[in-house]
Formats: sequence, C-alpha cells, structure tokens
Amino acid sequence: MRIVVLAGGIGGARFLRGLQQAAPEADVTVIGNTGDDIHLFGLKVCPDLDTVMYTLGGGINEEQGWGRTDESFHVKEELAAYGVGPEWFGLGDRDFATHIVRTQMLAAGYPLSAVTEALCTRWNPGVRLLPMSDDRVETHVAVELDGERKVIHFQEYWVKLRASVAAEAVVPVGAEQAKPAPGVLEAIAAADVILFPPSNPVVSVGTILAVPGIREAIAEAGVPVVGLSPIVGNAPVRGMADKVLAAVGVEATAAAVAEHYGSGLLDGWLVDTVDADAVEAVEAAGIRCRAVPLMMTDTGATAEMARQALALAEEVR
Ligand code: GDP
Ligand code: FO1
Ligand code: CA
Repeated sequence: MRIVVLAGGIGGARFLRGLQQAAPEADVTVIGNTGDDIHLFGLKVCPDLDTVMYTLGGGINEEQGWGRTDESFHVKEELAAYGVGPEWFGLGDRDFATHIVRTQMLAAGYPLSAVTEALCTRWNPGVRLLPMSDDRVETHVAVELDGERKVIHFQEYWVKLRASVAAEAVVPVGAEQAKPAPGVLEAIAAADVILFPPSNPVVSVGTILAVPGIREAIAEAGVPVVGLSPIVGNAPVRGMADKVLAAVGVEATAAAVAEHYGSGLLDGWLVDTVDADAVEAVEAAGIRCRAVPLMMTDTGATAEMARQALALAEEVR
C-alpha cells in the first residue's frame, strides 16, 4: 500500500512512527513542511524536516520532541560570547552539523529535495521524505508589538514570543510562486491513501497545501483522504495552534478544523473520544467521522490511531 502523509514537525513525526508500526509493509512518502525554515548564522535550518528525520531515524530528543538526543550547546555559547544571536533559538552542536552539511550542499547547487535525500541516507527514516518544495517558502506572522504592526518570522512568533500576542495574519511568503518538489505530485497521484496526521492545520498542513498544485492533486487523486485532529477537548494537545487558527478565523475545536479542510479535501476525520459530540457536525459537513483515542502517549497507542485512520480510509473508499 502506498501512503502519502503531509507532515509538520512533532505531531507529524510521532504519528509516522505509529504508522510504521501499524503498517510495516507500507510504502510511505512524507511531504514535509518547509515554511518553518529559517536562515541562522548563515545556515539553512529546516526544523520540520529534521524533526521527522531524527524521530524516525532514532536521533531525536524524545522529551523535547525536536533537536538531537545527547545534545550540547558549546557553539551557541561561543556565539553568544561574541554577542552573536539570536539566543532564543536553541541550536545544539550535533544539530549544527546537519545545517552545515545542508547549507554546503545547497551552495554547491543541489536542490533541497536532493539534500534531504542525502541527509536521510545517514538516518534511514524508513519513509521517503520530500520537502513540499525546493523553492524558498517562509511563514511570516503579522502581530501588533508595542503598538506597532510588525511582520515577523514564524520562529520568532512561536519560539521567541511563544505566541503570546495575537496573530493577525499568517502568510506563507513565497508559496504562491513555489513549485512542488520533484516527486511530490507523482507520489500523490500514485497514492492508495492520503493522511493528514495531527499536525498544525495552519502552519504545517496549511502551508503544504498553499503550494500551488498540491491541494488540487490531493483533491483529484480519487483516493481516501483521512485526517486526525490535533485539537483535543477544544485545545491543542501541545503548542499554540489555537493562536494561528484564530488568525484564519477557525475555532480551536476538532469539528471546526475538519470543516476548515472541508469535504472537498477530506473524506474522513478522526476526533478524540472526549470530542465524540463533534462527530455529528463533522458528518453533517460531508466528512465521515469517528471518535477514537487520539493521544500519542506511546508508539503502541499511536499505532492504534494509524490503524483507525487506515480503517476509516477503507470505509470511505
Ligand atoms: P510542529 O511542527 O512541531 O509544531 O508539529 P506538527 O505541526 O506536526 O504538530 C503539532 C500539533 O500536534 C499540535 O497542534 C498538537 O496539538 C498536535 N499533537 C501533539 N501531540 C499530540 C497527540 O498526542 N495527539 C493529538 N491528537 N495531537 C497531538
Ligand atoms: N523550538 C523551541 O521551542 N525552542 C527552540 O529553541 C527550538 C530550536 C530548534 C532547533 C532546531 C530545530 O529543528 C527545531 C527547533 N525548535 C525549537 C522547534 C521548531 O522551531 C518548530 O518548528 C516549532 O516548535 C514549531 O513548529
Ligand atoms: Ca513546524
């Protein structure tokens, strides 16, 4: 079975680990979000691609969910000693090596998709990891700071400000001109099922869908498209997705997120058992819906979520 998954960072990566346990024989292609990418210290950092690569490759810091295990921060401390920041972004020594290799390969002319493939030969994630695009896309957030309207990088909004101010707009800068990376549209067209993991609907899955051609290809693939809610009990399980959902006028509820994707895109939607009341509204919107446990407490529980998603896909096929 060929499965395509649109993934952000932690939510996407943890779901993928469960999917691998649930469907070990499946051929999985991951279309990764690159809107979170940022240039720091002259290096290209791709947090969501790296989170997927390290999680599936056994190199992730499990507690944190991002960055390397067994990490140290000497380079960051030395940079700070020179007064060179930003200090609010925690790049570790082991992680730095990934960004150095990536930046070197990009400078030599390799596209991000080829660089990602090269990095994955070390990590063997067991999936085909494709960036959504080889073109630069950067999510920016419009906020009001000190009485002034400013547009800042998503990482500054998320990591530095911890989404403590309202997001007035979320813009995937460059997305309109971006082309899907080689293999993306082909993987979608060849898929037997397409899954939206419990990733951020705005700045992860939403950014991938903003690359012209991807949303259309999914809608036209003619195969089941099933999503899992990242919102449980009217709040994100982790992080501040409610803040970016508000920016696009969507309530932080499992039903509202399903309706935001819409029946033109989604065939099936899983909500957590605590949100069983939402099933009726989602089905009324033309999306088949089931309430099942959606907490990724361990790989076993996550694998069961993946099984439920695949079962729902068969039901709507
Ligand atoms: P990020 O790029 O690291 O922010 O990761 P993603 O975009 O892939 O996923 C973030 C989303 O994962 C957040 O909105 C969380 O609510 C959601 N999430 C994290 N853990 C869980 C979980 O155990 N269950 C569910 N249903 N959602 C989760
Ligand atoms: N998230 C943080 O909350 N603080 C950090 O200092 C931080 C550093 C970091 C370094 C490399 C990397 O790949 C990811 C990193 N993240 C960090 C997570 C990352 O910024 C995610 O994109 C966001 O948390 C939301 O998607
Ligand atoms: Ca992300």
